[in-house]
Amino acid sequence: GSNERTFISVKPDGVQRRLVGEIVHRFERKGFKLVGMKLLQASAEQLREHYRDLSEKPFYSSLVKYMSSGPIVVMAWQGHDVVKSARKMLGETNPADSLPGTIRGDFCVEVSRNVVHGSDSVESAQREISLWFEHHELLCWEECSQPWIYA
Ligand code: DAT
Ligand code: MG
Repeated sequence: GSNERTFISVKPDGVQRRLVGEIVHRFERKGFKLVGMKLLQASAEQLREHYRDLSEKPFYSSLVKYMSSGPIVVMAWQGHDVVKSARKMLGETNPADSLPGTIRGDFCVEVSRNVVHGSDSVESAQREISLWFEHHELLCWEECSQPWIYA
C-alpha cells in the first residue's frame, strides 16, 4: 500500500562525504514522503541489534565499528512499495555490482564503505524504524503533491 514505510540511513562515510543532501534529494524527487529524520551518533549496542541477523558473519564486528565511527542520518520514508523501490535506488550490497544511476553505483567503491542502508523487507523496516525512532518522531502529514504522484 501507499502507507508502506522503509528505514534508510546515511552511513558515517556518506555523512563525511557530504552525500546527505544528494540521498535525501533522490528520495524526494522519486515521490516518497519523508516521515522521520535525525542526525545521531549510534552506539555499538544499537548497531549490534540493528545488524543482529549478521552476527555470525566474519565482518560483523568491523561493520559495527564502521557504523559507530561517526554521525549517521536515520530516515523513515513512506510510499507505494517503498521498501522494494528504495532497495533498487540503493543498488546492490557490493558497489561493484551496482549499476550507475543507483546511489551505491554512483558514489562508492567498496562493500564495507557503501554509504547507505535500506531495509530489505516490510518486516525489517518495521523493526528498524522502531529501533531508531520514538513514536512521536514519526509524522503523519498531508503532502500537497500527493494527487500529482498517485492516481
Ligand atoms: P545490505 O546493506 O545491502 O542490506 P547486508 O544486509 O547483507 O547488505 O549487509 C549489511 C552491510 O554489511 C552491508 O551494507 C555492508 C556490510 N557487508 C555485507 N557483506 C559484506 C562483506 N562481504 N564484507 C564486508 N562488509 C560486508
Ligand atoms: Mg541488509
